[in-house]
Amino acid sequence: MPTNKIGHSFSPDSGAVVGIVGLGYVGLPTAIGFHASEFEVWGCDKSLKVIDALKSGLNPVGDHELDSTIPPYGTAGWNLSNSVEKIAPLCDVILVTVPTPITSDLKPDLSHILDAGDKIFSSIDKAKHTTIVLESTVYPGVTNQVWRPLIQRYGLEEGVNVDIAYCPERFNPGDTEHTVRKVARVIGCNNKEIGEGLVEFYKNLTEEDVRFVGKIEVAEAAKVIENVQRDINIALVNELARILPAMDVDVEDVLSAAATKWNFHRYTPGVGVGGHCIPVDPYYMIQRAADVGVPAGLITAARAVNRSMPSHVAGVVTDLMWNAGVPAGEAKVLLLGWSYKAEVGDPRETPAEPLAATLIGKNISVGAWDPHIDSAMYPEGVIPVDDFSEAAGYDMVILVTAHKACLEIDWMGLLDNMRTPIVYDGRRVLDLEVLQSMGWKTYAVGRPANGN
Ligand code: SAJ
Repeated sequence: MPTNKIGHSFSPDSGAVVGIVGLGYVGLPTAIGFHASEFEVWGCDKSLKVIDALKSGLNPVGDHELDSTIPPYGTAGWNLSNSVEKIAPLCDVILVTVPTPITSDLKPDLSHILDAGDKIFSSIDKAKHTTIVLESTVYPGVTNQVWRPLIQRYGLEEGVNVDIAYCPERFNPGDTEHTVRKVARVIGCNNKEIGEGLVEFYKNLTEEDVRFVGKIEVAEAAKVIENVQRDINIALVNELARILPAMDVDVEDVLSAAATKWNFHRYTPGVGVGGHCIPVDPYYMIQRAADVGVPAGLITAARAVNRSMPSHVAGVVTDLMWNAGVPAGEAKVLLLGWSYKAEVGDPRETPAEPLAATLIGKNISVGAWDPHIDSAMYPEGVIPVDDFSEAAGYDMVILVTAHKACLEIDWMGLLDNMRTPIVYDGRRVLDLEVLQSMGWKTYAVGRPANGN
């Protein structure tokens, strides 16, 4: 069994103590998973609200799959703190699962990684030869670029009294199939022996494949291009959703026909691409490509296509309402769903936001109903609809998020309350023929307007 310099074999029975810095969507299930594998765990989050919730046995993140898995506070091996400096010297391995968002000018925001690193490297116990693993999504080079100066500043020496590694999180909110315990992992490390020790370590967490892939940059690049590829694939179907209707062809008919080919990868056009992964990670790659002076034209173009979808849809639905005789300045639109993805309550980068802003900018009143989103999370100008039965007088309903609850509303009841019975399927998941038979005028992204 590979071990680190002080013989800790990264296994529970070696007494290895595991710290997790950042207890969000990724860090919390990771901490719970390693605790369930009988490691001594220190969970750390700078938010006292998060720590207090966990000490009360409550789930502070929106993924309700975790609700029943949080160990009662006081359980052996389950420790919590909001101080990195307190837990770092106690740990043999520290996993960093902090946010890596983008700034308002679409640049990578590495401040959380820097802050966590500074607190860790300034307080670890040099005698423990701690291994620090970054899990947050970054572009190739960040782990070394951001953390190596800190290692020097605090008189540490990589490979002598500290090691760093990268193991990208592959966490998928709302996905009960690919949880942290059932997802393949890759590990990059500048020290092969430690990298292989971490393979054994992460095998305590997940039952899927875990492999050492070489230097840190390999693992960093693997993760970010996984999401870049997804963004580009979605951009292709979104671009086709604008081209094909102009030829009087429904994009979904074409994609379904193409998907009969053995290696065609099926994606679905929509009102836009949200979340904290797919619309964010490509900007990391774009930044890194610019740093090394190589153009990332395709990645940049795909982002532009996906970012343009909300305003494209806003223009289409506005024309539909004017053509239906809805008086300008009086139009009312109801958004079904606000979250970026079905079955999760997460508004980060949701296309609903630019869609609503564009409609409001056209003097259209916008209401929103999403059972997974707290009304306080809506931006200024959007009217929360809490009780769906009171949704009345609207000229259009736009399906923005394919929550099961949105698909299963009382469509007949809503139809009776509409001023103009128009529905626009922004996710291509509704049965438009059934709705049309009820009396709805039906439209959808990527479908010719004369589809009625
Ligand atoms: N979307 C489309 N069309 C598609 C697929 C997605 O418009 O065909 C939109 C969604 O509506 C959403 C956005 O793209 O607004 C992102 O959707 P997603 O299904 O990619 O979900 P995410 O953002 O939660 O992505 C995560 C990622 N997981 C990790 O980074 C660990 C991603 O790598 C996964 O592939 C993805 O989940 C998944 O497979 O569901």
